[in-house]
Amino acid sequence: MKTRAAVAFQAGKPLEITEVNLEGPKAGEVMIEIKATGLCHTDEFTRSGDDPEGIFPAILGHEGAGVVVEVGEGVTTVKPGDHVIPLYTPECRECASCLSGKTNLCTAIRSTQGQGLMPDGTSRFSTLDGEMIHHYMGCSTFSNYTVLPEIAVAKIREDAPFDMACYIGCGVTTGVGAVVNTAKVEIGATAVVFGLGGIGLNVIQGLRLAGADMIIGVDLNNDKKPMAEKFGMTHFINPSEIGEDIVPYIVNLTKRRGDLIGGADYSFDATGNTTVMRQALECTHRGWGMSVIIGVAAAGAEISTRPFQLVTGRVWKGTAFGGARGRTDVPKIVDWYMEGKIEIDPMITHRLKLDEINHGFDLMHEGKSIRAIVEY
Ligand code: NAD
Ligand code: AHE
Ligand code: ZN
Repeated sequence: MKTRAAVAFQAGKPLEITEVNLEGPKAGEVMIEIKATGLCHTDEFTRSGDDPEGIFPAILGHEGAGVVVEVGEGVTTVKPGDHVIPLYTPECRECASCLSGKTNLCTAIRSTQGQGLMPDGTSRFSTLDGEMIHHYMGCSTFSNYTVLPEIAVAKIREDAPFDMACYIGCGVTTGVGAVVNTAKVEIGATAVVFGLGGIGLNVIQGLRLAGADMIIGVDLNNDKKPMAEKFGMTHFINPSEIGEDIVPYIVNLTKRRGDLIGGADYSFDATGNTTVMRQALECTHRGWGMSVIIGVAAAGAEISTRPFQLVTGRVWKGTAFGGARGRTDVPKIVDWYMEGKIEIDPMITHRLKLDEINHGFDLMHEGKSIRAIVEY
């Protein structure tokens, strides 16, 4: 069949909106009509050419929601008409990683997914001239119709609106999951969130959900403050306005109950900046502070700190997709939204048509959007 898609033909170039060929689902695969997709900073990271795994031409997009329209041979867990969220972190429930119970990083199809291919080593997408187009993060939600492996779709309730559910496909789950799955933040904790964009705001609301007392937000853009306050931020810091190094500033701010040392119980990097990652670790409390890296750093970037920071009890962790097991946890997060436990609506700041998708990346760069979504 033919479908409309935004294609990344070359790194650093705007996406081209065009018709492409899409083959139907093979055994163990499903075809999905995408109804809405968010634009995550990771899409921009790949579009820009910064992603070491970036392959072109490709159809980007990994934060979507839609409806199953066709299933391949042997598919049993979803059927046409089911509402689903594509999963860039699949859940096969059979690989050593899934069975370990220690990670959400299913390895069943990671190698072909990283090469922009379906598990059989081929692509379902091609140009009308017959040139192969790669899949992206196993999802390619910047196409109106896409094909995914069955293990990479989470079935969700039908009353969840697509324009909100799509954000659960990455940003919401990543931010909230970093708090509840990865850091396992406890009631009364102090926490710092670096970067108050589409991910950081969801870390903030995860901290509120977990019952954190002090939720410090850090961003260079003061315009991010009101929204972060709405989601539970109690203190805001713009590092360019405090006139001192941010690490001692936060350590002082977090001294509580006669504590002479200070430091946050938890910190989260949602910027992708490696200098910020170091600050995030070093502003946590000696003895028990935990810092979680969420941001994706530029190609070739490395992190550093004095080993003494870890010798003295701080823990440096990272998280992908908020530690969520896609098929198991994503439907629950959709329930949390539908039951009012978490909020999404105010974070969807811009709605675009597929033809306007490049404007969505402009809004991201200008710091004007939290989430721009494309509705098909
Ligand atoms: P975004 O562009 O919406 O937000 C980034 C925010 O960081 C902005 O508000 C910006 O002003 C702020 N910022 C940038 N540099 C800063 C600095 N030096 N100090 C303080 N604030 C700074 O991006 P997003 O969609 O929220 O994504 C954030 C990061 O998380 C990206 O690197 C993205 O690739 C990554 N990400 C990771 C995962 C994962 O599973 N680990 C999932 C989704 C996104
Ligand atoms: N390809 C990049 C790394 C990108 C990355 O870290 N991706 C995250 C999801 S970001 C979603 O917005 C992830 O899940 N990684 C785990 C995985 O297996 O890809 C690079 O640096 O090569
Ligand atoms: Zn993402």
